[in-house]
Amino acid sequence: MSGLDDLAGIGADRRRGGYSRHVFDDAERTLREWFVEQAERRGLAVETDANTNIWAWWGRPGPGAVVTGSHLDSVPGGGAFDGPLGVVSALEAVDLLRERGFQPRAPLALIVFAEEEGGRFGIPCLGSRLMTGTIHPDRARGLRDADGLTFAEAMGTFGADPARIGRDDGALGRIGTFVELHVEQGKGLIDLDRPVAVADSILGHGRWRFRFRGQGNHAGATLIDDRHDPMIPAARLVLAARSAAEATRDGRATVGRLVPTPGGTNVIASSVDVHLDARAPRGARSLVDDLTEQAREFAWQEGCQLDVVEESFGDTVHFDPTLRDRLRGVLDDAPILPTGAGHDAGVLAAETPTAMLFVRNPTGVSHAPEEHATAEDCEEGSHALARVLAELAG
Ligand code: HGY
Ligand code: MN
Ligand code: MN
Ligand code: MN
Repeated sequence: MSGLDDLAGIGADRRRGGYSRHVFDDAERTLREWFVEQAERRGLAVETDANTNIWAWWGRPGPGAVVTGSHLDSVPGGGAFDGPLGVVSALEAVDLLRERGFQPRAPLALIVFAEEEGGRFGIPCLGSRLMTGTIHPDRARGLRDADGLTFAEAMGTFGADPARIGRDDGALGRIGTFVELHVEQGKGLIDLDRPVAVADSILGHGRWRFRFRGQGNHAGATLIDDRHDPMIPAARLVLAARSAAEATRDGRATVGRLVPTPGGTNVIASSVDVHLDARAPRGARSLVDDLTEQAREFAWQEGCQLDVVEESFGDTVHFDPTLRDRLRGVLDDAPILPTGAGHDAGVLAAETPTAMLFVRNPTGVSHAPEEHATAEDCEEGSHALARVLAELAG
């Protein structure tokens, strides 16, 4: 997969392993520039929309377009395929269609969405949520990264105007069908022994931040009875999250980020942020409501306070079954698979007929350096995407 080879090493994270590419950072800007160069080399007309998503048009932009793409940003220490495989496969599908002399009857566009992982500003699918108006522009402008820079300020350094962000009816009015190809983030295709699947649904998921506030103090001079240590309720919440997920059918709860302040080894923290990712078939709110009650009790028992912020939320998305089955028909009866991973396709599905293709990941691991797809299966994916685009835009 030559395109992925071009990206190898860009944003490699020497400390954490894997890749760290976050919206507007040097690595992500380099990837954006690479995509624009690749698109222009193919004679596609490139434009960056008000929400900093990049579009590349084959033919005149217009309504009823068949749009395909994914994202280039990553989680911290992420794999090489999550996001980029969908973008590279879209470029390769254009090449395959042109080799066959295909001429789209509908406008056809490639798209790269901004900040899909929420790795810098904490809200996943920020670019597609802004486009569809599922996050208020003021809220987005005020989101802060780990250095305290707001999204508005970061947009400014990127040369984009934060005053222009928000629901983009012009862009949405052009999309007739959206298809996202993505590396599978699980073992479904391993078990089915197939290279490509069509997505059935995306598990409902959300993100919450639990901030436990106590009393910072000296690790040696403070007796245990005199402590209000926020790390204690935080640790109990981490364990309670696992138990809550186990008690919920097909529930999942993860604390991948636990941030004590000030963060000294010989310092009792004054506050601890517990970042919870929770997912369940009927949305994660009921799972989290129960957890929040427990967290309040944990805080009270340690003489701490608790603030809870819900950072983003979505119920289970079921993809359009007619479109799903039409694509299965084009792809030799490819299997359908649910996914526990969120995607921009899950956001757009509320606005327009949307589908996803998955490419086998022989490790079943994602959001980690071990994430993988073989060159053969990547090829299968590009060919499958080309067939789907020909079916939809032909
Ligand atoms: O978090 C997710 O499921 C996606 O990778 N953004
Ligand atoms: Mn991801
Ligand atoms: Mn992804
Ligand atoms: Mn995505």
